[in-house]
Amino acid sequence: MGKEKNQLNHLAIIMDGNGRWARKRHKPRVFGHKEGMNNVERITLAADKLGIKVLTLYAFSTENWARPKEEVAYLMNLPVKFFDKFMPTLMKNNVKVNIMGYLDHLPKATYDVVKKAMSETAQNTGLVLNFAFNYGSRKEIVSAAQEISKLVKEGKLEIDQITENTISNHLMTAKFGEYQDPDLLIRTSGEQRISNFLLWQIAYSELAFSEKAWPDFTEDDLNQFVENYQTRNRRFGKVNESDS
Ligand code: V0D
Repeated sequence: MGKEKNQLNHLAIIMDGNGRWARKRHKPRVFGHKEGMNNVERITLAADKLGIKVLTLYAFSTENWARPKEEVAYLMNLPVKFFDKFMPTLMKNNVKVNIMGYLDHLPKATYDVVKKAMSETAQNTGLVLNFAFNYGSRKEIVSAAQEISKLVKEGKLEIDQITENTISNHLMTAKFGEYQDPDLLIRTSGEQRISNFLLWQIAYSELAFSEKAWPDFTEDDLNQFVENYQTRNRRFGKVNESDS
C-alpha cells in the first residue's frame, strides 16, 4: 500500500513557557507574554503558508485567574495589544478570528475587542485563527451536557438519540465542521500534559512536544513538527492496512 501524507487541517498549540523564558533572561514574566504574543503572529502566518485550515491556540485557561493580579491584568490586555498591532496583517492575509471560551466575565475592554475582531474578520475565508481564551475543556463538556439535557427535558430529543455526534455538536468547536477535531496538538516548553484543553476533541489527535519555550518556537520548528506528523501512521483506533 502506498503511504499517503496526512493532511493537516486543524493544528492546536499549547503556548507554554513564556514566564520561564523571561525569568531566564532576568526579565519580568510579562516580558515573556509580550514576546509570546509577537510569536503568535509569526506562527499564524507560517501555519497559513502550510495550508492549515484551523489554528487553535491555548492562551488562557479558566485556572489562570489564580495568578498575581497585575499579571492577570496584563494578560487581559493582550488581546487589545494583539489586535492593535496585527489586525491589518490578519485582514491582508484573509484570516478569520474566532474566540472560544467563556467571555461573559471578561473586562469590558477585552470583551469589546475580541467581539470586534470576530465581526471585522467574519467575512474572511482563509485560515481560522481560533483563540482558546478563558477556556476549560471540562467546563465545555458540562455546558454541552446541560444543553443536551435541556433538549431532552423539552421533548426535543430522546435519550437514546444522544450519540458521540450529539456531544461534538454541542462543543465550542462544532462550528468548524469537518475540522472540529485537531489533527495534531503541540505543546511547547517541555511539559507533557493536556491541562484541560480540548479533552473530547483530541481523542485521536497526534501529540507532539517541544522542549523550546513558546517565544523561541520558530517557523522552522513548526515545519519540522508538521513534516513529522505527515509521515505518522494514523489509525483512528482501527487496524492499519499494512498490518492486516
Ligand atoms: C501570553 C503566549 C495573544 C501565551 C502568547 C490573556 C502567554 C501570548 C492573545 C490573544 C497571550 C487572545 C485572544 C485574542 C487575541 C489575542 C493572548 C493571552 C495570552 C491570554 F482574541 N497572545 N496572548 N491571550 N500570551
